[in-house]
Amino acid sequence: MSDAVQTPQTFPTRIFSGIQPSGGLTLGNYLGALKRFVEKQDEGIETIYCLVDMHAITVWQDPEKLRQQTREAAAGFIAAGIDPARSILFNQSQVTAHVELAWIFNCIARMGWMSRMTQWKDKTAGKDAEAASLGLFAYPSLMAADILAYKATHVPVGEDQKQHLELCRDIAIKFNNDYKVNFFPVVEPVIEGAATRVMSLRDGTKKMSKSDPSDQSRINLTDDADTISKKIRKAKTDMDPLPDNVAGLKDRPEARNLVNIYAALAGHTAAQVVQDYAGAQFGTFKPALADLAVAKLSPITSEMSRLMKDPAEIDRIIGEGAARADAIARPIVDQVYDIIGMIRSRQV
Ligand code: AQP
Repeated sequence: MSDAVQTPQTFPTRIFSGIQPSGGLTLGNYLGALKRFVEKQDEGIETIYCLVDMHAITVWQDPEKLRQQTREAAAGFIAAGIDPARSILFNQSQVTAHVELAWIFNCIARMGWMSRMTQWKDKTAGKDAEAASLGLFAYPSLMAADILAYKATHVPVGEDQKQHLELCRDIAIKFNNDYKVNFFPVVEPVIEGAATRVMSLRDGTKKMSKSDPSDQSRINLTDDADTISKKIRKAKTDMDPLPDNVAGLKDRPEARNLVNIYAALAGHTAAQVVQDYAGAQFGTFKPALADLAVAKLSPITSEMSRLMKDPAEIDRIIGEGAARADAIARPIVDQVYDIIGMIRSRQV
């Protein structure tokens, strides 16, 4: 057993999460992830948040757009309440520990584990899977590395990432077992709130996604008040009035989605929302939801556009975050090299 082994080991609470700058941030990213990132920071927990640009390139990204989207995502985090002095905020490619550990995890994880991932299946459905990038297949291994390079214990995510976090747990357990160490924590997903799965405004059975070809399917954090209102008013719904209890939303995916969005934005439960709007038609509910969405999102949108006027300052903030992230991850990954038997004799 290596000198690096610390057994038994307890792991201090540390939160890590990330968002891909593969497009503009959506209401789904905000309610499922970002809003809760801020809450965790404000609870005083150590929080590390990453713009996962290496994940973004698992599908084609135009280089100039990727740079722009990464800055925009950083601006979105700060505008939503992430304080770079209290949280570590950075882009993944500036901390090489992530990809180094990901390669090691590629050798721990099994092909069968990866091929069972529903995100892999969804993203290749109806397409030629043979033509998908190897990076897209190995995506969950890099995600495990993102988390475990910091020995993070808790990961706030939307519902769609639950399976990837189970795989992260499997990788940590297999690594610990293979090398007879208690080195990596077995992470806990944190999936909380009224909108852990925000659905498309055009199809209540599909996740709201930044890469959906239809802009009408999502609310972008860069949308102005008028656009937000129009998208909500045009959102697909059924003809029935709202029920007076949540059970009445069963088999009404679009109605349930709008109620959940209202609840998450207002900080209420879905049950409270249906009680307040029992019997209301969408002609009444949608304008109320639009007003609420504009009231909650407009301050973020305007702060984002103010921050985007100074890209050099954004680059400075994420560069500083990357240096702080590296100071945590580097020694952890160096210990991993030691555990797995790599010689590290180069003088720096
Ligand atoms: N619709 C959603 N509802 C709730 N949470 C969501 N998240 C994403 N969409 C929703 C959460 O946001 C975090 C970051 O996600 P991501 O950008 O890394 O990847 P994703 O889940 O694949 O998001 P998109 O928007 O669908 O991106 P593309 O289109 O590029 O694949 C995660 O915590 C996720 O759960």
